Amino acid sequence: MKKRFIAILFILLTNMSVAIFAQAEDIMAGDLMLHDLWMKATIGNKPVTGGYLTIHNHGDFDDRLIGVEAAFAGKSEIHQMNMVNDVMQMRPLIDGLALPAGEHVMLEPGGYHLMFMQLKEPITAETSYSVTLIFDKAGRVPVTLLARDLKDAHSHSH
Ligand SMILES: [Cu+2]
Repeated sequence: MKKRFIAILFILLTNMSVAIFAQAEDIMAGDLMLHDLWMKATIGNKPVTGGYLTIHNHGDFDDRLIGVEAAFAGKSEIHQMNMVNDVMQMRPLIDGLALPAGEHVMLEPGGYHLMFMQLKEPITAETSYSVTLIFDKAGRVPVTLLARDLKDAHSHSH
């Protein structure tokens, strides 16, 4: 009898921890699933940093990431990074980032990224920062980005 109770309790706890883990790792916003949200910790007084995530559009309709807001930055934009004549160049995506139905889009170092400029405070590793992502259809989605040191971030990159 007692053994059975312990077994049931164990199953409950296991399911619970899975649920909590999933919540911390992934965010559902309508048909969009957001994973691997993080940003680079800053070094010294560097006033800019990048934020990254993977967006999976599980829906039947295209969506678009059209904006990003962060209280810790004076200016936040969605950027694209390209090699132009062997020089890395960044430019803001004025019309946002397309999120085609059924596909996933990665924002990662060297590619698309969230760009936080005019930082009002240093971005410290192991600290979570609140950011609002703005989607054309899914609307405003509050998320947190966990800051990581660049060397850790590098080993994590895909
Ligand atoms: Cu940028």
